[in-house]
Amino acid sequence: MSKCVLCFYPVASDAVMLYCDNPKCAHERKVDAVATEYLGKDPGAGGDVTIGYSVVERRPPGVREWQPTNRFCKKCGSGLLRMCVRCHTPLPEVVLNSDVTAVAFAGPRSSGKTVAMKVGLSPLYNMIVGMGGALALMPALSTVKITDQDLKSQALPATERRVPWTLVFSLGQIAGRSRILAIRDIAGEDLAAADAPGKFDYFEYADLIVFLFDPFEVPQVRHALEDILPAQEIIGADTTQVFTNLLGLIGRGSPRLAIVVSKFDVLHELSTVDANVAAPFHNPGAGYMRSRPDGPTYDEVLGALISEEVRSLLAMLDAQGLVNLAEHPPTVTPAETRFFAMSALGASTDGTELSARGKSPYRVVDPLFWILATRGIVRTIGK
Ligand SMILES: Nc1nc2c(ncn2[C@@H]2O[C@H](COP(=O)(O)OP(=O)(O)OP(=O)(O)O)[C@@H](O)[C@H]2O)c(=O)[nH]1
Ligand SMILES: [Mg+2]
Ligand SMILES: [Zn+2]
Ligand SMILES: [Zn+2]
Repeated sequence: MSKCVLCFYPVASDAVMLYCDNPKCAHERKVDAVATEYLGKDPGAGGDVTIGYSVVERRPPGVREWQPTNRFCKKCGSGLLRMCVRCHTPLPEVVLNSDVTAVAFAGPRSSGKTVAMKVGLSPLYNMIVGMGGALALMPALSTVKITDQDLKSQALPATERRVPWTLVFSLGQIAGRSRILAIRDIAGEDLAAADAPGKFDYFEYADLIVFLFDPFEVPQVRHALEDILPAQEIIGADTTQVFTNLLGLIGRGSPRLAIVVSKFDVLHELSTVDANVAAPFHNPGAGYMRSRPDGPTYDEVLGALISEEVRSLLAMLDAQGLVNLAEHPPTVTPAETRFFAMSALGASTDGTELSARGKSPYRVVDPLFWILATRGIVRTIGK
């Protein structure tokens, strides 16, 4: 299905917005309050997006086959282009003709969203290229540029508030269709308050929401690891509250939910200590203790096993409330909820340099491969 890459609204067949993009068009240009707000700005405060001639057409009731009748600008005669009826982002042909997979990262402040997103790109790239495809950032549609240096640096600034990052990738032609992957990353602070200013309703139409749970915020874990881990800032995030706010933003949507225990390396360290909370990590046969094989596959059986294990793990980490909310949210019907574990950095650091031990990232692409498997982009095995 084609979707807007910014607000994830499906390209509807019953309402179409068309606009003139001729810079010389004599039609009056006005502030486009909708587009301005979507880009995180207050209309009238500078940096406004403007719009010239535009028209919205709706399918007449009872009519099945239907084409918009306005094709040319009333003022200058230029061919009209499509834009999203919901957020007024342009919908170029490449988006209109592609199957768009929409992924939204979520989670409290400092839970590891940005690092996970960045680190996950490299195995994703290898997978797509290994399949004979090409993963290419679509700069005109993305709001950030990723450099190699970004991928290497771990001392990341917190994500900018109000304007969730958007990264849009072309995956090329896969299984007979042109594919696009759109990923958005929000500042944890914007999810901490239910009424944070900004437009975050893209969660409603996301295909997958990746929600990160930071085990380091669990007091028993921190306590058990006090002597062996470098000191990390404690945020004191209320994960359940953040998740509840997220449910409000999902509204009537039904995305898949990946609930991820992030910074799993922190928990791995527990296998070296003798504490109650460490018991599950003394079992080397557990699904989540195995590393994932390379390759364009998603192992359904192992995925389900890890989901069960992480579900029990969360209960042990005093997060049964989150498990219940994720599996049976009061207001939302998720397409499916699955639990994951990942480590983007592969080892604990003090946040200023790469881990000297150089462990590799662990299962950081699992949630992405899960959603891509549902689209036939990644092969499902073990079923
Ligand atoms: N040990 C360990 N630390 C991690 C891992 N991933 C992220 N971190 C650390 O957690 C901190 C926060 O990571 P970010 O990715 O910036 O967190 P965020 O969720 O994007 O935070 P906001 O943008 O503020 O919402 C950084 O200091 C990272 O070094 C991991 O896999 N293991
Ligand atoms: Mg961030
Ligand atoms: Zn849109
Ligand atoms: Zn015009």
